[in-house]
Amino acid sequence: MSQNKNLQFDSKCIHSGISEYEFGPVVPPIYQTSTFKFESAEHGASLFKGEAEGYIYTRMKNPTIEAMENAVAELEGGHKALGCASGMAAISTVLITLLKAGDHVVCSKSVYGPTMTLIHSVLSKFNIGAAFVDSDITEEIEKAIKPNTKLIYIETPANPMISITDLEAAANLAHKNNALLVVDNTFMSPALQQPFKFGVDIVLHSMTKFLNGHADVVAGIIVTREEEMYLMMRKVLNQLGGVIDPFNSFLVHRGLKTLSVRMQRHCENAQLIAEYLENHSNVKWVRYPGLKNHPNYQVGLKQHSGHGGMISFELKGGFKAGETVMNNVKLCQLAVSLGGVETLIQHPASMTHLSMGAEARKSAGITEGLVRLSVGIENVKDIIEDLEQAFEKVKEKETAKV
Ligand code: LCS
Repeated sequence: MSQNKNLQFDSKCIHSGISEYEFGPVVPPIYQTSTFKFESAEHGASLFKGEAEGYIYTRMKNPTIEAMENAVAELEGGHKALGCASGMAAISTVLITLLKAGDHVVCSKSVYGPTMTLIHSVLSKFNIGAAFVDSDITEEIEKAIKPNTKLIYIETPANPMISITDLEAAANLAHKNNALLVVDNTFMSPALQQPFKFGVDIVLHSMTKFLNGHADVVAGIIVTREEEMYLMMRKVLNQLGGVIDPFNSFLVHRGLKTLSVRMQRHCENAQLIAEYLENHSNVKWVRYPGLKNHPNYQVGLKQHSGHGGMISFELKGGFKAGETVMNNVKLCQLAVSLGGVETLIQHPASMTHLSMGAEARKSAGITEGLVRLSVGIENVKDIIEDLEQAFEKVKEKETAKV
């Protein structure tokens, strides 16, 4: 790992996590095996005791998975990482490791629907309380902290409101109150935002999104900043069992090599599309970190180096108009998930954020008419042309009504 330390980020994307393997391959081989042979009974016993270095069983450790984990840890500027079967496996492992009955969590109001449901409806069964706050207003986090708050959980920019939380302020608040700050960095990726630089304790991702980048893997990762936390997480992950498999690790590691160039193009395209939407007569409002009217535009400039590929907007005709657009796009695909090379469009209130319930959505500002766009890396002219012809259909429908 250390020989990459002085490389620029885009070079690190290509070289991180790569070690020497038999026959000299330039990419890590796929060790598609569930288990590893011991040299002797004594060797097996010493591996289990932790006295010898090596591999035992893929749920515990596997060279292909380890290579990808090392790469992500290095890109995030963390210590070590743990590959998980999905983003939700990463999130549940972190929460179960760090919380116990009687504890309390402060969480952003705008988070991926199942994350909120997990904290609200599953952790509550184990007597773990939670408060959901507008974390983009630091004082709101502070107001929600109780003596038993052990963890602050934040997405920034958040799914789907694209709200931005001040990481440094949130980390200071957490530490002042003996709590830990966990950040879901899925929307930015380490190419644009490295939360450890702002004092965050644990970074996690749905690698299903930008890290893999090709919409062909479901995976997650937890990155820790020190060994003790890593060992604690590893133990629980091994017991819960939500580990990534070698083939998906290989695919993610392959995706990481183009992370920097992909993110650059996502940012360029999304900026142009956000500006196009902002100036469109059909559009009621647009949320994108690169628009100066974003309420936390200045906070964004402080903590991320590009504005990302995610945009939320609402059309003047509300849900009906949004539905017409979603049913008429041709290049943009109507699908959930995000962060891939292809542009995706979806409706949070009936899809990704349905499980939160209407009240929680309203409180988080997720209107029934909100449409979310994951801007891909196609030629931006084609994406805008596609949106424009779908907007025309809204106008045609309105004219037909008159
Ligand atoms: N964190 C964020 C910010 C997400 O957007 C998602 C999934 C997850 C965690 C969970 O990751 P997974 O288990 O799916 O790998 N977000 C999705 C979305 O917005 N549409 O479909 C999935």
